[in-house]
Amino acid sequence: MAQLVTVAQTGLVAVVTIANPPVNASTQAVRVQLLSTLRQLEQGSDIRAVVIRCAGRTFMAGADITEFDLPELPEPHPNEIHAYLDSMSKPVVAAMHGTTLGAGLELALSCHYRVADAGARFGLPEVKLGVIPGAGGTQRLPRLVGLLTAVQMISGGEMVPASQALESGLIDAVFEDDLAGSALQYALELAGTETGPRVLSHRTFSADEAQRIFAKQHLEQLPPPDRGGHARRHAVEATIQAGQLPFQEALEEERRRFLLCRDTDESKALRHAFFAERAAARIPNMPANASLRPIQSVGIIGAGTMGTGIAMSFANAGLPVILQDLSEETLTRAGGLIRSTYETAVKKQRMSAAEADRRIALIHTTNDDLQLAGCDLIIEAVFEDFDIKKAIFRRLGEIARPGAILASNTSSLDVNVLASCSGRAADVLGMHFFSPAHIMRLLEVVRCDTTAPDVLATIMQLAKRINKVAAVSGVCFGFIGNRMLEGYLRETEFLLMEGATPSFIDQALEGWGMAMGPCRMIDMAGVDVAAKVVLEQRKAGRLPDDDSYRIVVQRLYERGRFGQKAGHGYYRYEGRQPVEDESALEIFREQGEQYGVRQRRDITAQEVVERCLYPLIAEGYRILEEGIAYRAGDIDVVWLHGYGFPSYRGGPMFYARSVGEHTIAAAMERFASARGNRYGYWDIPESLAKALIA
Ligand code: 3H9
Repeated sequence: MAQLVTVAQTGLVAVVTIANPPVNASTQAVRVQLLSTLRQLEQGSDIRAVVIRCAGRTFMAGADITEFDLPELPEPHPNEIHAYLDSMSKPVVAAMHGTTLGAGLELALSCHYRVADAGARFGLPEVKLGVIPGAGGTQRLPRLVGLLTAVQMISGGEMVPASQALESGLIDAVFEDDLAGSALQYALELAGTETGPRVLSHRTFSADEAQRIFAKQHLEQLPPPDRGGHARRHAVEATIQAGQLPFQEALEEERRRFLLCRDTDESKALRHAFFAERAAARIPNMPANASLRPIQSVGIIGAGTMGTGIAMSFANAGLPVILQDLSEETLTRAGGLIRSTYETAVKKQRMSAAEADRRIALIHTTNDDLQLAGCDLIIEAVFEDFDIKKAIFRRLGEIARPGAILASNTSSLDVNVLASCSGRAADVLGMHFFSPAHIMRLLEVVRCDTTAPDVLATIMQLAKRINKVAAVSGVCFGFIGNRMLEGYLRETEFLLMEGATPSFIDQALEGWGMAMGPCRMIDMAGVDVAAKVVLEQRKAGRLPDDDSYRIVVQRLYERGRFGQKAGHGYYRYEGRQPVEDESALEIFREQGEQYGVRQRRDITAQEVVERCLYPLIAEGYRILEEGIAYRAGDIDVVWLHGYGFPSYRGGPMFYARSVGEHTIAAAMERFASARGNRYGYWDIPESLAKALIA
């Protein structure tokens, strides 16, 4: 067995180091070695105190999530280690850096003292994996910081910084530098006095009335168990029990709830999402040591909302940006947007004024494109006009420094053509950001036929640097996300023409879990934007050449109903509030009549969900068959991070497998025979059709 836990002694203090890269997860081997090490140290007569620390970039970041698929966690269970720590006669200090999470924090809570460096962060993020802290977290944390803070931390799953942890009593000391030396000193002082262990499980705990009321109210506000609230409800209930049951009994109850949660669809979906996100960053057949191009400066062409959001994404990661636009007016507006965004962040105490100033100073605006010449990466983010984009790539081919990476933020145009316009096609790819670009985490990275491997690898690594979740798509209409969206919107329009109202459709899909229904979504993104995409793509022969195709969005556009910004679109808006609008319903009816669509009264929420989602899923299967996406998980990542697909359903491809491919294929067959199969709308992709035969 590899040596994962080692001990070094200084004076009367033993320093235990766990080294299990990359994040020191608590695997069975770590647990076995840690427990036996602690037993030996407890016996050692020349040891008066112990420090537990981790090597590498972080203290223990939790249990090994891959062990969750096993029927039982291999022994020893973390609770056995924690119980041993509770029984030790020598004080044990956890010395933490990086991210102390889940079972890592539960280990620290079982130690008798906790110290950390100033950059450390702490959390119990189990609910994000659909489980609850299962190694004492729900019992020890409230004993240390009170019920209110514990409920907030456990139910939200967010990390808290060292400063906040110190304030709440979660940790005892913060050291600005030299954590190892300072923690040793701390332990030496403990060893030199009679100060013994402080054992949280020995503390009696009862929350006061106000805290109990808060916890109950918090519980009532959580989503229902079948809408992503299963683990969070159990997590809060288990935490409340800290004040109600004896420690040991509550610990058993916590363990029972952990196992119950671990086996739910919610947890399986969230665990899938966790690993899919990380797998998406990997490019098949790319050597791990592939050399990357250095990116120290970024140029952006187009200072509209998109370009400005992209600029802030880079500034947030400390990268200098040159934001170029020909229009002084647009540049002035961009400057205003940047300032107001950061000022709001300061007002909301999300960053200091100095930090905001530093980020603002990183973005330099100009109307002179020659200033982009020295940038390592240049991203074109002008509006979707193919001729203009082609001209920009020709120009970039002339002015960009040799080796610079050239990217387009297009959401629908052929990046292969832009690559060839540049005259240096190997350096070109697509970087499809989602609006607002400084907030939305998805980045679709579009690999052209000619993109050099090191260019692709550089951008995937850069994505992580700017805190984006990236997935690679090949070149095709709409790439992964918008291509799949097309069938979803097509059926939305048919349903509207059949007599379903926008609010009925939106509520059906939101009730199912989508963050926003399709009508509200287009109203927000702009009916004009959506209609232009349909027109352009029909012209390019990538959508059915039929006047009735997506006619609803086109009619709304012709009548100036551009969506929320115009005060009306699919809905009428009272402020930001969408209200059903009789004149929009009239447009849907008119179009239905004109194109011979039968009005119906029997549309159910389930039909809305199946008719909208199944074409979307079917397109995902085609995308995989064609090799546009590397893996099914990449498609899930796109939908989870870019389109508000509910994380507790794991993404469209994971959902298809959990609901049953056969169910989906059979429903598509049913829709085809009931509704006709014009333009192959209900064609079942080959890889999905297999489910019908199986
Ligand atoms: C828990 O603790 C339950 C207990 O209460 C009860 C038990 C009974 N396990 O994210 P990165 C892998 S639940 C296994 O790219 P970063 C990850 O897949 C757990 N593997 O790095 C990736 O592998 P690869 C509670 C894990 O620096 C590699 O490590 N804890 C685990 O951007 C690097 O990861 C959590 O939920 C794990 N626990 O971020 C924390 N964690 O290279 C989950 C990571 O093959 N982890 N890996 O793709 C995280 O949030 C981030 O990984 C972290 C580092 C912030 C730590």
